[in-house]
Order: sequence, then C-alpha cells, then structure tokens
Amino acid sequence: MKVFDIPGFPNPLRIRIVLAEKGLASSVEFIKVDLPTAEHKQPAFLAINPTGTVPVLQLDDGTNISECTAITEYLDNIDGNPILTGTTPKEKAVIHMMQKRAESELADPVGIYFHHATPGLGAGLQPYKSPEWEGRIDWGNRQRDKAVAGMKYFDQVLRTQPYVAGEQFSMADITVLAGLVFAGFASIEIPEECTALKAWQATVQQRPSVRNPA
Ligand code: GTS
Repeated sequence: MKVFDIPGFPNPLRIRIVLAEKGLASSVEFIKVDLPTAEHKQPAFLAINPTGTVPVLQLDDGTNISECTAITEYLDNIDGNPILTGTTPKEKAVIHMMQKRAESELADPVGIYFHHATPGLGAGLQPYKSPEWEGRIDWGNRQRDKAVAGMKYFDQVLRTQPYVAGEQFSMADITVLAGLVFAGFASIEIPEECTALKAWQATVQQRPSVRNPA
C-alpha cells in the first residue's frame, strides 16, 4: 500500500496515528506531496484524488481511497479486528457521529481560517484559495470562532466521559486531536476554561501511536 501525504500535517497525521495503532506502519510506502507548491492541485495528483487533498491511500490493486474516515475504516477492518471504528451498530454510529462533529465543528473550520484568513501555506497555494474575495477575512475569522466554539463543545463532552465517543479511544479522538494540532499551526488557542479538553489532550498525547506516529 502507498500513502500520499506530507509528514507533520494535520490530516496526514490522522492516518499516521491509525497506522501506528494498527501496527501497519511497515506495510505502507509514503509518497510526499508538496502542498506549498500546490502539487496536489495539478493534473497528476487530481487523477488520484479529484478533491486535491491529502492523505490518499493507494491499494496494491490501484484503488485510491481519499478521506481520512474512509481510509481509517479500511485500515481498521483489514485484519478483522476493528479497534478504532466500533464493532456494534451503536458503537459505529456514535463514533461516526462524533468524528463528523470533530471535522465540521473543529478541524474543517480551522483549515478554512488558516487557508483563507491568513497567508496559509504561502504564495504557491494562495491562487487556489480565494485571494480575490474581500470578504474572505471576515468569513475566515468566523470559522476561527466556530472552531473555538467546537473546542468548548468537546470540552463539555469530555467532562462526562473519558473519550470523545464514550469509554474507548476511537477515530473520533484522532480527529479532535488533529483538529487541535491544526489549531496550534494556525495559532488558535484552546480557551483557558476548557480544562477537560486539555486534560484529555494530555492523556491522548501519551499514547504510543501519538508519540510515535508512522
Ligand atoms: N476531509 C479530508 C480528509 O478527511 O482527508 C480533508 C483533507 C485535507 O483537507 N487535507 C489537507 C489538504 O490536503 C492537508 S492538511 O492541511 O490537513 O494537513 N489541504 C490542501 C489544501 O489545498 O487545502
């Protein structure tokens, strides 16, 4: 299997944590995609993933799988022993719901703020964003505020349960963690009062897969 990504970036990190959790790091060859020069927006990469984002998992038969959730589902289930995406219908549904909230209320708004209201990854990528639109700064700042509200939401969740989707570490925790990593990149601070979120972050940062992702 191949993974097209760029080391150290937030969404690629999600899959590198999954690979470490599943003990699959050595089964994968990493192909670096140069985001700052917009390699992912050129025809060769768009043929692999039309949405122009990383990571992408390429199977040995040539099938390309994009979207971290889809990649995680695949990697978690190939050994018949899922540990990150649930086993019962209820577990699967709750994990799916919470990870979607982590994307839509935290990680994605941070990404929009970073790419549209700040210089983002620099001049090479800006032409693919919305540089000509004056309203982008206000819009981006609203997304930053949405991400902070998302942090407060997850803080409330984590006041009553140890992990984002309940009693077990799951794909939803990985998405929240990546959202916070992205927030750090974008200089969006976790509010002081989010003590449960910060305590959870300190705990999950101790996991071997997070300390040593693939
Ligand atoms: N929903 C996608 C997924 O789950 O894979 C998001 C992927 C994504 O946005 N990846 C970022 C990207 O390719 C990489 S990172 O910034 O999160 O590290 N961005 C390219 C761009 O031009 O915005």
